[in-house]
Amino acid sequence: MIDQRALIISLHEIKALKFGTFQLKSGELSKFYLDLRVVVSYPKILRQICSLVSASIQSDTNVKKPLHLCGVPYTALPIATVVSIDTNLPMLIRRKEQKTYGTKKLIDGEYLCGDNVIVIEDVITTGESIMETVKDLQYSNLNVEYVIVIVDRQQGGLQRLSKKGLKVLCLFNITQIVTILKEEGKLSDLEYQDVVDYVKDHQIDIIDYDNKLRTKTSFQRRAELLETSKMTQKVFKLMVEKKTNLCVAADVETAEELLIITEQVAPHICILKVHIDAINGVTESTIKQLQQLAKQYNFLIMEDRKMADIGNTVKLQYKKIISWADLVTVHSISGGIMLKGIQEVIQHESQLNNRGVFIIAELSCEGNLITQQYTKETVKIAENYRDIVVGLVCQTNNVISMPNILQLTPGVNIKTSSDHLGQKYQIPSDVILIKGADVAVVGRGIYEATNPAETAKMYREQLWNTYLERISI
Ligand code: 5BU
Repeated sequence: MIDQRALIISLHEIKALKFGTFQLKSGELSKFYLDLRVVVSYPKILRQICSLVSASIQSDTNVKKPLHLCGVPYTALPIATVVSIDTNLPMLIRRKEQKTYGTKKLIDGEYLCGDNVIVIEDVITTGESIMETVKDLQYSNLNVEYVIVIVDRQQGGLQRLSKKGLKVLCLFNITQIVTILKEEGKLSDLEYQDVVDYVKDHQIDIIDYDNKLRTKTSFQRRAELLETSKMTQKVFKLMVEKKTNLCVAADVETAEELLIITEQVAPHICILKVHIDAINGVTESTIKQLQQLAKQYNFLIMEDRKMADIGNTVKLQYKKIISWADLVTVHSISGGIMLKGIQEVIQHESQLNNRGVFIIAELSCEGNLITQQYTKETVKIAENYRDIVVGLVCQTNNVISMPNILQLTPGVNIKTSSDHLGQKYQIPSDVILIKGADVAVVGRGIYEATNPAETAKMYREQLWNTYLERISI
């Protein structure tokens, strides 16, 4: 049996647990610092920690097999290795940097689709680094239900992961640690109280934390994140370069009108959204001219087809769209497998791998049948197909937390709040600040205006300035 009290004292002695005032990576000052990296220099202590982790795995009869272990890089890697040898459970390693050559694998080690993984981490604060590892495992079709953490800083990370459906087991928490160290005379009453107060005053707001991560991060930074796909990067970069997050829906009746309105709004948009099947007289030449304008004015073309059939049909439909549209919209009604059809087309047309998908997670019209559960499942699909999914089309701020996914929100108009067919509108500043949109879609508000070019400029300025305000608050 491992003496847990003695283990805490040893961790304090080797300065894996430090008390005083420390600056964290975030710049914030903390009253304690946990540095379990030093444990590798003390094999006996490492041995004891690993025995506790192994025992907790072996005593849990609910853990599903086949099972692998995965340590969050880097501190938990040696711990996971020893536990793997102790328990005879194979290990997986998540690459922190995705390989740019060869197989581009995120996860090293042998596994089959649907295998289970226990994630091991040294310290939990917000749960962010655990989530990064969990997401990559899930993205590689692995199933994660359990997380084992050595020390919980008790700032809300554990609750955040639990909310995401993960079972988290912590060997120690900071209150237990400071209580034992105080009893042992290693901490003064004041030091003890400082830590207790610090923890109480530094709770992360779980819902806010997840949302802020996306809405508070600049497009520039979001483009640089490891998890951001090539096509999503391209969209972010274009927006930053051109200083616009306006998408115009050019729902006009004829090909001629389409080209006219496109030319008028082109300098102000990041995306031109069309329903090509609703426009009369569109020929190959129309598409060519549209593409020329896209190149000249640096915007992307989105076909808002909202595909919704079985995978095979969607694949056939998409083959007709991929040649000319950079982006396409799909419904998630047929489930994630349908996206595989699109993925296959994109992978096959490798010279066209500048292609991406937006999935509809919510609709703007009154009385639509999408439920909260449907929206949640749609987000999961987006996470599983991050290589091709650029964003989600949705109406509310709390749908997307991942900074590498874009929120596109239609239903924007400054003159009216609805139409007679159920469409609901919001004003530009609300759509960015309150609804959390990254890109806003404006249709009739612009193409029906007396001066579409001037109106597009005005929407663009309002939307972009509100975005700048959002990231600066
Ligand atoms: P409007 O003219 O600004 O109402 O045009 C909105 C566009 O966005 C139009 O092309 C719709 O098909 C599209 N849209 C939408 O309005 N609401 C939604 O929920 C989705 C798409 Br998804």
